[in-house]
Amino acid sequence: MSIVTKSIVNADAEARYLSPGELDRIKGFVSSGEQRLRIAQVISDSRERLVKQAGDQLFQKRPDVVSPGGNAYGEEMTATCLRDLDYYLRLVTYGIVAGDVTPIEEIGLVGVREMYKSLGTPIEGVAEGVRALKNAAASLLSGEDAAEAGSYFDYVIGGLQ
Ligand SMILES: CCC1=C(C)/C(=C/C2=NC(=C\c3[nH]c(/C=C4\NC(=O)[C@H](C)[C@H]4CC)c(C)c3CCC(=O)O)/C(CCC(=O)O)=C2C)NC1=O
Repeated sequence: MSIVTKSIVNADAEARYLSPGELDRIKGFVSSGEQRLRIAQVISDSRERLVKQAGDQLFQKRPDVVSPGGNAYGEEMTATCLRDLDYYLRLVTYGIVAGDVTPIEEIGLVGVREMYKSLGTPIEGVAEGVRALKNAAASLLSGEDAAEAGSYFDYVIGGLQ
């Protein structure tokens, strides 16, 4: 839910007008809107390249995951690993557009530790991959836009610890 919808739901539950604080937060959301949409567009347009770059960087740092016995060993498993990176990149764009990490949390982080444990996937490897995505995305963005996007990547990385 965006801050707009959330504020309206909260205010209406108490049959009141939006408070000055709520209007202020909505103002911040609206005035950062152009920047957030621009960032989401750059990332969406470059998703294939970003995922490939991040995968290359991850497998260079963690050759064990794509070596025999590694969780992402073999063409199919490597593709599934890259798909997971693409999932997290997509969720980051949701967060950026919403100006809110809730979609990232709900779609991609609830129960994730248990899930990767049961799959035998090293979660710190996934976190490393998302860090590589963050760096790859930053290289396409201005400093200010990279900082804005970075906080959403950091949220994912933090959730994968
Ligand atoms: C949008 C929310 C969402 C997420 C996050 C998600 C993750 C997810 N990753 C999976 C598998 C997997 N995930 C990986 C990923 C990796 N292995 C490594 O060693 C690397 C460190 C890493 C890549 C960075 C691999 C290799 C599998 C397949 C494991 C297996 O089948 O044994 C699976 C099991 C089912 C499947 O294969 O599709 C799920 C559900 N699914 C979702 O719907």
